Amino acid sequence: MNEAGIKEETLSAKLISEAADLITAASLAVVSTGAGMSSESGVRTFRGEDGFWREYRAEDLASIEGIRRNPGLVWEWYRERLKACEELEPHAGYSALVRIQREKSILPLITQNVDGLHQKAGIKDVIELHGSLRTASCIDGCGAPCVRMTEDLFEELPPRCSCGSILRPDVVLFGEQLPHQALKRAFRLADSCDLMIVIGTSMVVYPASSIPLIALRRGVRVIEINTEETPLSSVEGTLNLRGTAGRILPEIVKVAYGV
Ligand code: BV8
Repeated sequence: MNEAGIKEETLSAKLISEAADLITAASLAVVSTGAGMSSESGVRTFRGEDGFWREYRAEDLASIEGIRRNPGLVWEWYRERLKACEELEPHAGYSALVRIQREKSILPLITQNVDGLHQKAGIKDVIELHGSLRTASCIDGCGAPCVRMTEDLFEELPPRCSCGSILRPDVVLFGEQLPHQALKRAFRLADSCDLMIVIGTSMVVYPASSIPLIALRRGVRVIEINTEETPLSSVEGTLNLRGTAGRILPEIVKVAYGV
């Protein structure tokens, strides 16, 4: 019970139903996800209890300087993440998004994640703001074609380009520009959507963190699904669903579209 004497589950049933109404009524709903979307599939987040950044500073791993300074450590880290992404399956929250995509025919999804789980689940329109773990390129930009990130690439650490330089994963590292087309489309979607569903991001990394705020500033409702409070939670217009993506998304879809 909370101070108003309302049983928590009634409160959350009310919120779930409000979220379901917003989703069914929206003409252009856009989803924006962070590492929390993948955590119930077994991918560690960056800032959570067992987060990657718990052991190292972000800039020490996901940056060009970090790779040059400690290529073995950084490639060990990427190998761990690639292995996880290949072996892990998308959880029920992803299937719920696929159901919304089917009902609404379009559901653009902006992600900071590089694990490819959205596509693996069958989500079609994925905008990868921070690249992906699919390929790697020469850290010195020698012009050799990028190589696919498969297990055999890791026989020798760090993996090397045909020119002899070390490779870097084709993700957006700290201090690097985001892919122009992806960012432009993400801003355009924030400018044109009439609902944004923000799932599992701490809203720390810029410019990805500015995208939900653009929608909110236009008076668009934002549904936030997160296990914790974030800078988005207290902004007027945000509907806070406190809990895990894997539990909340299927509950919303059940109310919105039946089982
Ligand atoms: C750029 C790819 C410009 C690599 C990543 C000072 C102030 C402000 C900004 C800056 C600053 N100094 C530098 C900057 C800019 C910098 C930045 O924002 N730094 C931060 C640290 C302050 N940004 C950049 O450098 C970007 N580039 O700005 O370029 C520029 C201009 C001119 C010239 C050159 C450049 C590039 C940023 C991209 C970095 N790459 N990833 C890789 O993945 O290996 S960032 C990486 O970390 C992710 O992609 C993601 O963006 C971020 C992690 O954030 P989240 O996804 O939110 O994950 P997190 O763990 O933090 O949170 C998880 C959330 O989920 C939590 O809220 C948790 O409660 C919740 N959760 C957990 N479980 C669940 C859940 N929710 C629901 N269900 C659950 N089960």
